[in-house]
Amino acid sequence: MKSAVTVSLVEEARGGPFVFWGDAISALTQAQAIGFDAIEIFPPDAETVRHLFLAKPLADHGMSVAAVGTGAGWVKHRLQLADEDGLVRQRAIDFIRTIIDCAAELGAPAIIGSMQGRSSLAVDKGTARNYLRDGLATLGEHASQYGTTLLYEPLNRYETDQANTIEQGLELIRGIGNVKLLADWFHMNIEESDMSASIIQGGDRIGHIHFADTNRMAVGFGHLHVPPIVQALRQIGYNGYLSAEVFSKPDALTAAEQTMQAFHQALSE
Ligand code: LER
Ligand code: MN
Repeated sequence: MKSAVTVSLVEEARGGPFVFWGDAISALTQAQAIGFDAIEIFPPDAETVRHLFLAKPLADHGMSVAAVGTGAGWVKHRLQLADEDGLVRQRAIDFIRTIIDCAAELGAPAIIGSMQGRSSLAVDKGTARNYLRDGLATLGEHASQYGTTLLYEPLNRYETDQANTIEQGLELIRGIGNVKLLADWFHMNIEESDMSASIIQGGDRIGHIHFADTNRMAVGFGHLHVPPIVQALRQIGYNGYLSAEVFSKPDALTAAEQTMQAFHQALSE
């Protein structure tokens, strides 16, 4: 398994669960100094990502990009895949497509989290789910031309009613090619009855981990019992990233260093 840490470049997302903020190159440099394999980027748009890494290619840093988030489509533009308006759904798909394109240039998958949307007065649950499945099918297919997967993230009940658990996520992506699940330990702690069992159930459809403690702080700063979860990841042969999507608390450096310590401890058990 490999280590990663998040950086948000989206001002509107301030206060959200990201370790580094505002300056991707500075985040990259600090992450590398601490020993991370990669950074995960939450960008405002695809152009920002391109601009950043054209100027100073990642290879110069000896670092990778673990994944690229699409949440700015929701946070900045209020675009989501289950919107009642077909035009908005199309714009959501177009936005995510641009992120898939730029992520692929860095060899990274794109994440669909908050852009999945939810049901509303105008869109019942079944319809919302069908809209989302249509979007995932189109976008998974789009990513396949680059050999990257698309990551779909079940979120806790306060953020979506599409899929809250790994089991519901598996059901939602069933029959859709080139889409894997992102298992976020913060959401899992709220929704799963047994996190390890859910990971085993997810098996080879688990493509990425958001490595967070119960309170969404760095692993070790909450009360999650980590060893059985890592054991479950070993059992399914998971060799992807444990990526710290946690609050910058008490500050970015402390959160990143604690994450690295927890990563080493997790892998040594
Ligand atoms: C949101 O709670 C989350 O976990 C993000 O990864 C979704 O974009
Ligand atoms: Mn997450």
